[in-house]
Amino acid sequence: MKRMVAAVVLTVVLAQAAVAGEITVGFAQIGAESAWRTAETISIKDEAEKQGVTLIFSDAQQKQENQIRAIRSFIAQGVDVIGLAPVVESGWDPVLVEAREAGTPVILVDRKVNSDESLYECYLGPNVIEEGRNAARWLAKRMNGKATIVELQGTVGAAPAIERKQGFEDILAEYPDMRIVKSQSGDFTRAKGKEVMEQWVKSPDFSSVDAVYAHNDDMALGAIQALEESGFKPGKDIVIVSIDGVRDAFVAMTEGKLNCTVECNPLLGPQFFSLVKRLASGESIPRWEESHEGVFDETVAAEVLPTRLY
Ligand code: GZL
Repeated sequence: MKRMVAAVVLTVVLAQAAVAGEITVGFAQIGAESAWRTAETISIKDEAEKQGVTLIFSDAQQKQENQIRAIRSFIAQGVDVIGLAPVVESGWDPVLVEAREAGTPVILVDRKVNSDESLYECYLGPNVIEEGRNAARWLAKRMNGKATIVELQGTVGAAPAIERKQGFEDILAEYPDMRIVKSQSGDFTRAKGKEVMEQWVKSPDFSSVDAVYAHNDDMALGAIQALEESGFKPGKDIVIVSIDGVRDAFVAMTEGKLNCTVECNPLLGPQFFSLVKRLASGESIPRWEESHEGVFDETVAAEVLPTRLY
C-alpha cells in the first residue's frame, strides 16, 4: 500500500514538474577514471543542456561514500529524478530506501546494484555479461581455441568487473586449451593497468602468456605501455582484447598494438533524459533500457576510427 501511495505521489510531483517544464535531475557520477567515463559525463551534461533540464552533477572520485552523500543532498534539494552510476554493486539499500520514501525515483546508469529492484525505476546500460562473452568468442577465434591468458579486472566489487569476468569464463568453459593464469584488478584505470602488467612481466612464467583480456580499454592501454617498455611487441607477441571502444583503442589497433575492443556505449545522455521525461509525464518505463554495441577488431579499425564519437 505504502509503495502504491509513493508511486502516486511520485507521478503527480513529476507530472507537475514536467508541466512546468522545470525538471531538476541529480546525477551521482563515479568519477573520471577512464576515457569512457569522461565521455559519459559529457553526454549527460550536453543532453541536459539540450533538453533544458536543470542538472546537479556530482563527481565522487570513485568513492561510494561520496555518491551516497550526493544522493542524500539531491533528496534534500528536492530533485525530481536521481541518476546513479554506482561504483560498486553493494551497500546501496539504506540510501535507496531514503530516496523511495522521499518519492524521488532513481535510474541506474551503466552499472547495476544488487539491491532489490523495487528500490530503483530502471537500469539503463549494456548487457555486460555479453560483452565478456563477446571478448572471449573473438579471442577463441583469433587464437584457434588455444591461449594462456592474463586478465586485468575492473574495480573490485563493481558490477561490470564481476559480469565481464563471468561472461568471459562462460565461453572459456567451451575451450579446454584456453586458460586464465593470472587475474588482478587494475581498477579500470590506465595507471593501474600499467602497474599490474609491470609486475606480471617480471614473473618467470610470463613467457608462456600469449593473450591479455582487459575489462576496459584504459587498462589495456596501460598494459600495452608496460609490455613495450619490457621489450614485448603487444598486438603481435601477445594478443590483446579489451572492452569500451574508446578512440585511443582504435588508434592502438591501427598501430597494431591492440587487437580487438568490444564496444560499451557511454553516450547514454539521450536515452537517460528520455527516461526522465517519460517518468515525468507519468509514463511507465522499462526495468532495463539496453544500450546497443558492436565488436571491432584490427581488420576494421582504420575504416571505423573516423566515425567514432568518443
Ligand atoms: C561500463 C562502465 C565501465 C567502463 C569503464 O558500463 O561502468 O566503467 O567499461 C568505466 O571504462 O570506468
